[in-house]
Amino acid sequence: MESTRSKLIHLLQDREREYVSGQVLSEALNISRSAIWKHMKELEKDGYTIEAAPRKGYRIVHTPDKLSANTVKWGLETNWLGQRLHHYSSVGSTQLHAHEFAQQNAEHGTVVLADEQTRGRGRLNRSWHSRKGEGVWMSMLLRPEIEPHRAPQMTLLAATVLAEVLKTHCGMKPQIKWPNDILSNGKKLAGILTELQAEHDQIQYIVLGTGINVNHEAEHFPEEIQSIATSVRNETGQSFELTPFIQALLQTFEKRYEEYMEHGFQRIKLRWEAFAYRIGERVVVKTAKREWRALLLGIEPDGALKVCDEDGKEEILYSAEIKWGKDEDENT
Ligand code: BT5
Repeated sequence: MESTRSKLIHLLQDREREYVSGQVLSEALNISRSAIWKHMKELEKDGYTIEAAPRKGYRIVHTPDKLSANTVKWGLETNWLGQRLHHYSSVGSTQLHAHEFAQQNAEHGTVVLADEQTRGRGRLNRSWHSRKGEGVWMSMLLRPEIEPHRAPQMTLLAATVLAEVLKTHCGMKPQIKWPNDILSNGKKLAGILTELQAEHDQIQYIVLGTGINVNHEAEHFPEEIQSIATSVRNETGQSFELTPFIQALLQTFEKRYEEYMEHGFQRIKLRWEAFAYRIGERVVVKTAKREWRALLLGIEPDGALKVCDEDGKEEILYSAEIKWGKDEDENT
């Protein structure tokens, strides 16, 4: 259900900067005029600038760039994704918060966002640099009714959504490096972390984390990743407001997720392939047993990576380390 505060924002925004009287607001929301005044003070804390004029009422003169649950939810055109949204200015990791919410039975589609993560994490206990206010550090709680072995498809689905939004919203030409990196000009722009809780062949929930570098300047990255990391701003020369960017991500994700639930992985596969990095090229593949030179052929109908060795023998990989080349960080 829409909170009183977001209803209030709707009412004010509907009038396009005209004043709305306290009386009208109080009748529409069925709360007292002093309660309206208290909500206005709260909105100001969220970064809104509100003008109050005697006998005229209130109007919004500035909507904040600053992230907050309200600014993201206002104008968010989704049915379920992000309608429950928790925003923090600083957390260790949004993944941990999302797991806690999941264990308290939070709903499918709950989203956790933070301005900054002090212990952002990647796969295999790697760390994820999450500088304050410059990127999207977000975890989504999903409760898909699919078998656990299909969970990796969620990573590929998320990757296509990120690529699609970076293309349409920011005018970029991103590429997806299997399984979870989004690249621009060979450098890492975003990463995805899919964590699964399953029991008895059933998924209890998935926490899907996305980290996207948006407004970083090159020197904002820690030295050890400066040569491999990039941001939307670095690539396009333009800064992007985080709120509309996050809204576009949530809206596109919801749409693609529903498509996936209804029609399966095939459409995602096609979209994924359209953004794929280095398909048709040679890489080195390393599994627990061996390491060999292989040609990247594409992905399978279920999302696994298809490669062939130098004798043309095909292999399907569900998890493997890919060594992409000597001028890149093998960890990415
Ligand atoms: C990933 O791991 O790429 C998954 C990153 C997921 C981050 C999100 S943010 C919201 C949510 N909350 C979390 O705590 N995590 C998720 P992996 O493929 O393991 O890549 C990690 C490697 O990327 C590191 O070892 C660095 O080399 C590099 N790296 C770290 N921070 C980076 C950044 N901001 N931009 C580009 N590369 C980075």
